[in-house]
Amino acid sequence: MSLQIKRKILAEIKNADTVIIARHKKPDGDAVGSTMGLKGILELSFPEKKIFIDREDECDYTAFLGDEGPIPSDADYEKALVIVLDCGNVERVSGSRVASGKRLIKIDHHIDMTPYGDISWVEEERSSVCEMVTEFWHTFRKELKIDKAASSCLYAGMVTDSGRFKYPGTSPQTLRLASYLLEQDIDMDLIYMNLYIDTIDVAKFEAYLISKIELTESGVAHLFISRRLRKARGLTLEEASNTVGVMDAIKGSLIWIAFIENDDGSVRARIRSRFIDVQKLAAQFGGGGHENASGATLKEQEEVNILLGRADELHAAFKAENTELF
Ligand SMILES: [Mn+2]
Repeated sequence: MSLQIKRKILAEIKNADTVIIARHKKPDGDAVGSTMGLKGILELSFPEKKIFIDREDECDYTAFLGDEGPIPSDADYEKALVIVLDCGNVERVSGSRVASGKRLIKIDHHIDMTPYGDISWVEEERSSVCEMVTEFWHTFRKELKIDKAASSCLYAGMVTDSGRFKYPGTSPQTLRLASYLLEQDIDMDLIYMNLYIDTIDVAKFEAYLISKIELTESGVAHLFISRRLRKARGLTLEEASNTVGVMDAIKGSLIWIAFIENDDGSVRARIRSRFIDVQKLAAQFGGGGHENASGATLKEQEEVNILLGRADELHAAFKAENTELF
């Protein structure tokens, strides 16, 4: 099934003189890694084609992967094949022109709530889109080339989206595909150093946050990071958001949530879990994501308490039914 789709995608690529690749707004390691990795593969394999990454924003911690190249012009779009990676819905694409190309392809691993594109390759159980792009290359490895730079991008995205091969989406195939990238002689030290080293300010801020973690009655760990606190510590929204990880190893807490106040007063909830599906919880607040990693933007403070209350109920019910885990 997926081989057929992959064949169709390769045929579309071969047919196009210009390929424009795009991804979701506020891109993460998977979004940047997959777009840059695919760009690298296509440039190496089809040197006569023009390959672009369209985008309206970038990601700080993946800057070490290199330059993303020029933004395509409107004229470039006219005959372009557009491939959107790691983005569930068109509204979330970083780049407002993606629908103006000649053909549109979606490659994604988010729940397919709003299908789009002339061809859609969506596999929700995949740990990352980088994994899918790697598989695409490997399937057609007699025709498609890869190098160390493209492999590094794909590996970086695989590592970040799978929580260093820890999240449930990690499959035997994930590790097989990662091994093919390692064969390209990538520099793991360099990748891990850039992805997982914090500034001293962030490290101290995390220590402070750990001292502020609160638990609901059933043990849902949570933190609230106000605008004021974020600014006082000189943190970007991205840095503040990443602190959700400080709560990921607390005994008895199977759900943990960081609430980060945005500049406009709305609140971003980053919800993480073990065993418990929090995607539906996020969807109740207009958000989404994956079973164990979801998010939602809350318009007012009151919604913070409502979300926490529902998370607590979910958590309490799971614990009552699964006493053997504790
Ligand atoms: Mn992803």
